[in-house]
Amino acid sequence: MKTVRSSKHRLHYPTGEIHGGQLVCPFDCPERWDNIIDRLTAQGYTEFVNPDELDIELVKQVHAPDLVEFLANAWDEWQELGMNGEAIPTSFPARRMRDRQIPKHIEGKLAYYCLSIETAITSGSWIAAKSAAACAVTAQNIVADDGVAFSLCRPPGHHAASDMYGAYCFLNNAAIAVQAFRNENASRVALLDIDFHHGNGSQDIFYQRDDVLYLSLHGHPHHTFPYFLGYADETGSGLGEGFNCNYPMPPGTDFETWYSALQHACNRIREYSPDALVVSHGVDTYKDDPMSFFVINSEDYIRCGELVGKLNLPTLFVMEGGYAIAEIGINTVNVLDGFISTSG
Ligand code: SP5
Ligand code: ZN
Repeated sequence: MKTVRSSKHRLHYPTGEIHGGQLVCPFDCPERWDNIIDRLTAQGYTEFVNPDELDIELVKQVHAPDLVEFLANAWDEWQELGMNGEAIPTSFPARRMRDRQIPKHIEGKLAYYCLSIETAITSGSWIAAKSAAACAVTAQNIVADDGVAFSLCRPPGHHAASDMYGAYCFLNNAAIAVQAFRNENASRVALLDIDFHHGNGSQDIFYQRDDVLYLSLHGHPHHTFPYFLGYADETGSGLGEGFNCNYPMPPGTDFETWYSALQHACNRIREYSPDALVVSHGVDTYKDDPMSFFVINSEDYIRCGELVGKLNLPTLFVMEGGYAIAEIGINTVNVLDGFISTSG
């Protein structure tokens, strides 16, 4: 199994994020990536591949061109105002305000395009974001030949919607890979999101489409980010009705309950009979993860991978979250190990 990764992820490392009312080091840090690389290497997954150049037209099939332009220019616009720190919004278009009006001032543009404030834009953020999307697309290409690939994306992607970024995500790497599958010869693609958080961006991008089945297992929005999306009654709209499937779960959810939801999701995928599967692979579900309120142990991730492998589909794993730094490598690679043991 090949891993596509880019060292350009290091160019995105903001100095801080607001957490608990304090400025702390960001949870999404380069060490996450390093630990996954180390564990892959230790487990014999040593085929590392550099990404090809990113096709920005493909990105624009998923994201609004004005978001892409904003992300490309935000740092320069911020710098031109003589700001000393990183680019972070301080206000948002709230209820009954003109939330489709795009301001001209960079602070207003940050407020318009950003969905949560922990995602600072720095000088290297755009290069890093493009490198992560490029990894996903290159890995998508590899799946055609190998049947499986792992895209070690950083920054992650599933919170990025067509016209919004945030929650550490700039471009929706998994959604871009799904679109790449569709552009080739896949008529239907399933996107299974096992990150602790609901993938609001992925859901939003595919909500009205029946060619992509989105399924997400996550902390209930009553109790965790993104708070305003991810309920079970969000089932898709228009052509997409019935092709969005949320499994919100409460604090204290253990592996058996989580696994039952995964079995249900896998059965839905079988019924849908897709030509390819993309997994938004986050391990912030782990019991000791600072974001998690699930009780999932490291060995449980092997069983998760085994079940996904039994679907016997061309499968692309795309890295999302996971903030228990010491265990992120083991947990991430356990899913891949389980998958390899039952697929094909
Ligand atoms: C990709 C991904 O996993 N993004 C998650 C971004 C979550 N941002 C909200 C951070 C709120 C942190 N609160 C932690 C509570 C710990 N009990
Ligand atoms: Zn997450």
